[in-house]
Amino acid sequence: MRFIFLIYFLKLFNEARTYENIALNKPASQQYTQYTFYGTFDAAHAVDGYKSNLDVEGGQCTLSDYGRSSSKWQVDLEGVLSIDHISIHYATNNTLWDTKGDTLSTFLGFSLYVSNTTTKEDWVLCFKDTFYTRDTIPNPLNISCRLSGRYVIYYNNRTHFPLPAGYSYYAFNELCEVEVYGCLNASYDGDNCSTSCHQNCLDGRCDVMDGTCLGCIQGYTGSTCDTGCNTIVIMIYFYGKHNVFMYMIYLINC
Ligand SMILES: [Ca+2]
Repeated sequence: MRFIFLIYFLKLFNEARTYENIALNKPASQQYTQYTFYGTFDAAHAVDGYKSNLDVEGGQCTLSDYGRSSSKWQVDLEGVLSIDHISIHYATNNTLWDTKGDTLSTFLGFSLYVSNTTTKEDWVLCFKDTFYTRDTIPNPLNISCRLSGRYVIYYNNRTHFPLPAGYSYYAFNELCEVEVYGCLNASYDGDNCSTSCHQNCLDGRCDVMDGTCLGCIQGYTGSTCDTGCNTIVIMIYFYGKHNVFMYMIYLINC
């Protein structure tokens, strides 16, 4: 009887750790969208929720232009949100991934970034492929990316030659769906993202799993920013002929 109870408890625990696809139908854009008579390859196809047809010309995928040395695709989560992992469904042209079709070579070497702005200097790297080959890269690919940010950026380039074996000569996005799993609000997975980050977390941001703040507002410290810093106030007075000036200096020791 005790054994049966344990199984039931674990099932409940696993169900609690579910996240929403917070990129679904959010605004997306990309560098160098390709336009051909085959159809549209708009960036929005990578967050439209459709991934049943992985032919890049099937209307469910995005494709960047031919002949470029870099490719960038991004989705705007419309707020700083906590991310747990990202799932990428790459175009296969509906051939078996294991048959090593042409699209596979454009996937290699890609990077994923998270950022609060669209400025490249602010991008925070969460994954860079330096080790996958045509024989080893999976599709779909699930990547742990426990960061907070507003923008998720998929980036690749072909600027450093000679390229590793198996890499395409040009950089492409061939993305059928990018799913970003996390919490919709400034919360974490205490119970299906229902537990709010501590009010002293900087910008309301905390780790998606354990609620650890990703920074503290001024005057607080600790993993959940609930410990006040030691503050020393120094007041300096200057006496003039008709006025008294006072300067206050705050020394905060965290
Ligand atoms: Ca899609």
